[in-house]
Amino acid sequence: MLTFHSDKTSLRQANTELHDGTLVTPFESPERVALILACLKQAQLGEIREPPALGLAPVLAVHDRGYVDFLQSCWQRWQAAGHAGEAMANIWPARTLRDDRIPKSVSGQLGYYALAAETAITDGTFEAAMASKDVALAAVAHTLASGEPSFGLCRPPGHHAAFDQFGGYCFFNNAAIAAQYARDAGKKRVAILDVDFHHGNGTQQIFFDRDDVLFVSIHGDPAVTFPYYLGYADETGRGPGEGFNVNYPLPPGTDVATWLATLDQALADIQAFDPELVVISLGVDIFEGDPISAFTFKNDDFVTLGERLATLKRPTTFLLEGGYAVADIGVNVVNVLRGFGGDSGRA
Ligand code: OKP
Ligand code: ZN
Repeated sequence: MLTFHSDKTSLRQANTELHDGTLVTPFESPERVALILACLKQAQLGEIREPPALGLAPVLAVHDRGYVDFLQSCWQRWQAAGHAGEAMANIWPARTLRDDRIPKSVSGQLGYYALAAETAITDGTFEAAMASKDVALAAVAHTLASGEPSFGLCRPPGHHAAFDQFGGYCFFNNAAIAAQYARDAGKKRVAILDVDFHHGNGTQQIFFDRDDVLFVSIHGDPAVTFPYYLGYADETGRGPGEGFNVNYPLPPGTDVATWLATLDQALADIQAFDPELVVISLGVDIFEGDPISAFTFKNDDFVTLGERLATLKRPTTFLLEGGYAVADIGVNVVNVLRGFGGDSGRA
């Protein structure tokens, strides 16, 4: 399978993540991509290509202009304001405050445009997010042009990024940008299947009112799991989008047989939609050893996942989302892609 990768995704080198009340080295590290790349090469899974730089137009097709401008200028403004650490939100237009005025200061804007506090904006974050969406765009363009599957080694991930909010390690919603690109290229129906442990709240929000992009997600129950405030089964879409958003929340610790039975339902939803393209938001944080997640996949179960996805027999683009058990991240990704390709060998 053809992979798209850019060294520029490593330009985000954040030092701090707010985790358990302390500042830690972020789980979402550049090492993740390097390890997957090494495994892809070792497994001889196919050619690895650089994406072209496509600029902001495909980003602005799903994200707010003010939000994009904020991401582009945030680090410089934060530094100019004399702040010591990395740029992090610590106040929000929360339920009892106003959200109809955007503050002038970078600190106020951070809270306006952030949906969580753990994710810092740093030197190189915007550039890495640009490279990540270019990887996604090149991957989807390849699938559209050839009908063949492709893998976009996106980093930072995207599925928590909403129309005008970042957080959960995400800045640009790579899957949404890719799906919209396919719509603009003439594909009538695009399905996004999100198998990351965490609910893809951003992708859901971007397409919630629409019937042309189906969003289906299997994830940890938001009652007890990040992102907490979205991802319930009763979120089915709105207006013309009613029926085109499908959430399958599962309890932490869910066994693989139950997860796979849920996948079969998700695949039936997708087949009923008859999509011309399927985008897989591929989070491998469903692995049993993931440090911040709570599903129970073993290495070999990722092969099964790939095999089941292949039964859709649809043009498919895989885009990397989460996965933080770095020692296993390469094997787990390669196993999905191998399973999908029909080679049932385990990495
Ligand atoms: C991003 B993706 C650990 C708690 C969880 C954010 C999780 C973001 C996951 N500090 N905080 O969906 O893999
Ligand atoms: Zn995740």
